[in-house]
Amino acid sequence: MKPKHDTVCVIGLGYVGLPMAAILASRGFDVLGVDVNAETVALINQGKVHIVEPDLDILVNGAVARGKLKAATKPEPADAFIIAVPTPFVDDHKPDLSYLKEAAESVAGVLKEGDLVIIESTLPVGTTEAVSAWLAEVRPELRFPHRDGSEADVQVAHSPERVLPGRILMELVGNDRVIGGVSPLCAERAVDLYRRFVNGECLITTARTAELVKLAENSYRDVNIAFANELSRVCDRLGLNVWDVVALANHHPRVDILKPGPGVGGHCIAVDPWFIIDSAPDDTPLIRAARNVNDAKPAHVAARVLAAAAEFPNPRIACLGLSYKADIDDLRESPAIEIVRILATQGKGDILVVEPHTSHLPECLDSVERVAAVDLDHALEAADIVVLLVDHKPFKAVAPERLKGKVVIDTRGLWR
Ligand code: SAJ
Repeated sequence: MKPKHDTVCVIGLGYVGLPMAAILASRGFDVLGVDVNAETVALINQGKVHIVEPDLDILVNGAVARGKLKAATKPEPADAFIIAVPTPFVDDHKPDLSYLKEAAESVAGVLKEGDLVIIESTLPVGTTEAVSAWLAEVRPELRFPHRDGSEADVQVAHSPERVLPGRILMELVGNDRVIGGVSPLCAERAVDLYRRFVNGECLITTARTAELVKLAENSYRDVNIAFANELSRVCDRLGLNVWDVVALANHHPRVDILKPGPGVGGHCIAVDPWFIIDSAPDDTPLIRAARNVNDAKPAHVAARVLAAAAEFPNPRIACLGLSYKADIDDLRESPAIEIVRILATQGKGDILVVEPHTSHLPECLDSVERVAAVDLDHALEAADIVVLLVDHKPFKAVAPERLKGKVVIDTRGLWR
């Protein structure tokens, strides 16, 4: 008889785990959300959320009120465990699997025969099998699939999250899922669970293939953005408008150049390509070059702003936007922050930062005297130079007259 998986424990209540927990609860599962941060746990148990994502607050509030979603700092026995913890890199771009190992070890303690463990975090190739081995070390009396295949007592699979911040709830349900098992039975059990709330297709493969598929998706995007960013540097050098060049080239039926910008931010596209490079360093010159091109873009933008600022005795520079992309509050790896940081440490004058989605400056800018958080009207009124760093909706609405007489550096092509 197939196991039922009616109770689910979601480990990691961040941008992926919390929406996942709330959706499962709304579909009738009994869900325990687990996070190491006691404040996050307390907030969720009050029916509140700690991240900005459309409709998430309503979903969490309802699930908690109906008793379908609870949060705790430690896992409890359940039928299925979904792990969605960060897998960042350490200084030399090596994957840091310490949060994953900690999560796996905490789950291991409560596992029983028939359970299913799924990892949604992005993983270097081979990590799902490693998780199976970590679990086996803690529970030598149980059989695990990296060693016992279809005879295993606990099934282990990888189903990488593919959701876009700002559209997470919709995409969690609607997107196709790649589901890789350590054994075919593991994949089959994971598909049984996902089919209960996913409307997209569930595509079955091995854990190792699923791992590389996710890394390939984000590297593909990084390489293509790098091409656009390189083109924008060429245009700056030649005095051409990159937005015109891209728009006209994209009229070709087989060309689709992405958008240049101030750099690539977020916790995925700027990170995941390094996991491929780390597994095959001699075979990834293109992926590595793309990373370097995108990482160099903030310094290039800052150099343009500093050159413009040199023309003023005491320049007032408005920097519009800090998040890593439009209409979200997420500041992780944001190129906009790096640009403001360079302007603040290498330039002169005052820097007026406008970020409509956060009420205060991030720590790295907070203590810099020349940097102040202000509202959009104030910044536009006072500025000699306006640097558009994020294409947030309120910035799109700025009337062209308000920019008249100012030096405008529009890194997103919002006002072209
Ligand atoms: N960017 C550009 N030009 C573009 C597109 C994006 O400069 O044409 C920049 C953005 O401004 C941002 C960065 O790239 O700084 C990344 O933004 P994004 O919207 O491309 O991606 P993320 O990081 O928000 O989400 C990605 C998604 N992956 C893909 O689209 C292949 C998402 O589906 C993944 O779930 C997510 O990474 C993840 O968690 O891996």
